[in-house]
Amino acid sequence: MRTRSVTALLAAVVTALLLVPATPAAAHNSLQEATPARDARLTAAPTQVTLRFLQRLNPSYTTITVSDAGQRKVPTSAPAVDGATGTVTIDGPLGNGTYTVGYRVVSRDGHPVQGSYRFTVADPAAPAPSAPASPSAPASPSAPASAAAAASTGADAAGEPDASGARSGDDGPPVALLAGGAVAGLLVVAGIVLLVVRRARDRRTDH
Ligand SMILES: [Cu+2]
Repeated sequence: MRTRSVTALLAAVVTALLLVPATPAAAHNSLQEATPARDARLTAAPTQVTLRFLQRLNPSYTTITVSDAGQRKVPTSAPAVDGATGTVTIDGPLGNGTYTVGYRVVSRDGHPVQGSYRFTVADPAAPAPSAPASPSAPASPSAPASAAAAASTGADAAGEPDASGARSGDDGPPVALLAGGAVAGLLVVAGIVLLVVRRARDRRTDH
């Protein structure tokens, strides 16, 4: 009787473990629309960057940055969040040049999603950028690859390589890790079940 209830409890645990990996399969947050758009070439400098995502944003965990070609942060407001949309207002006028918009938001399941894309300001009436940086000089070695990945996927999979401790890609590894963890958990539970059942049997036969 005791064995049966313990077994039932463990069966419930196993079932729960089997169900847990299904949760991360829910879609991660991803960038749906951006203004300025990815790779846009603007003849007038934008004053805001607006990013619309798939899922609602948590204002506490929403970061939107604008950097110039020299990877210096352009001063902006904090992101104003409205549902799934985040907007930053750029403090000063942007000179001509290429800019990178970086973002980091959180998915419904709590996993961070980050990415980046570029746009170019080419105002025929504006002066040249004050500090021209060689566009071919890679300041961060793996940036081009992740930028390319971001460009091809809609950017939710591209991790900033320099983000401290962040996973480098968001979609693949965590699910694999979770699956691996679930399998390991199942093995442990299976071991416990065997142990408990065997012990109960021994008790019955010995005494
Ligand atoms: Cu997730």
